[in-house]
Amino acid sequence: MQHHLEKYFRMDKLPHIWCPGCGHGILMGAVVRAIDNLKLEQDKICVVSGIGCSSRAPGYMNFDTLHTTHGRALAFATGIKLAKPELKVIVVTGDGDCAAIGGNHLIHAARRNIDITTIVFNNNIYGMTSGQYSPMTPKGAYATTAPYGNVDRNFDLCKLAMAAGATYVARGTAYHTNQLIKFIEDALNHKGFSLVDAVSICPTYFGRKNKLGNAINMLKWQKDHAVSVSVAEKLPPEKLEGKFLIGKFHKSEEPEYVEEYDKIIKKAQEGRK
Ligand SMILES: Cc1ncc(C[n+]2csc(CCOP(=O)(O)OP(=O)(O)O)c2C)c(N)n1
Ligand code: SF4
Repeated sequence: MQHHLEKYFRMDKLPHIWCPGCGHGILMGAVVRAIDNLKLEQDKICVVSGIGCSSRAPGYMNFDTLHTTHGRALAFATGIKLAKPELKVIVVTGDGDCAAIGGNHLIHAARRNIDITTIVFNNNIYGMTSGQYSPMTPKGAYATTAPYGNVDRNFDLCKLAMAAGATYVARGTAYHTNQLIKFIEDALNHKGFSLVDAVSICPTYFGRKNKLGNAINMLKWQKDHAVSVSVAEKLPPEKLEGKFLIGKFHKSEEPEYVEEYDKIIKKAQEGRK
């Protein structure tokens, strides 16, 4: 680890519990590098997670952190942001945590456009509980609970977030780390609900079940199958078969929830006078 980044980690909590080759460490590194590049004040940041391998990240990160209940990170984060609007609130969550049990919280946080940055460590599977399929497991892929192939269609998490009202949405991968750091920086700079779908790798469950090889092969798979949204626009549909899009998908300015809520508080207080 680069020496200047050590201050962002609870060094006494390392080594981490992630499997060798897990992509979550790369993604945690990207979050920290984005924070460092933006020179954000360390004690003005609160990192909140749910439960899962992904959600272990705040335990290693040297900020005010909250490891909450499965799927409820955004509910806790909403409370924190309302109570302490001066904080930069970052949610680190897994695809199961965010899109399955926490799916309802996700759509409503996006709808409210509350100023929270959500980074989804998306490894296409429930890693921590040994590889059950999640809403991000592609149709036909194998999982512990889909030994003959997953019959459910998977969400496009970015489209879901955009449709629900998120005002900054991007997707990056563990392989394209520098680009991912940039997206996280943009998301942190954005006022409103921002979501970065950070595609991870879980060699232990998703990789093994789907015969994708070791961690290096899985990262190479990301390199070969990710297509930038600007390139994709110029390609015929058949060239995009089996590929997935990365890039900045959406950015807009909308009233931010905490500010709108403050106006209501003021109105109510004036009404009482
Ligand atoms: C209410 C509740 N239901 C189920 C669980 C069990 N559980 C813990 S982590 C997890 C899945 C985590 O998957 P994901 O969010 O995709 O993160 P990953 O481990 O893959 O990083 C589940 C189902 C729990 N802790 N609490
Ligand atoms: S089970 Fe998968 S997601 Fe969890 S630590 Fe291991 S490789 Fe990472």
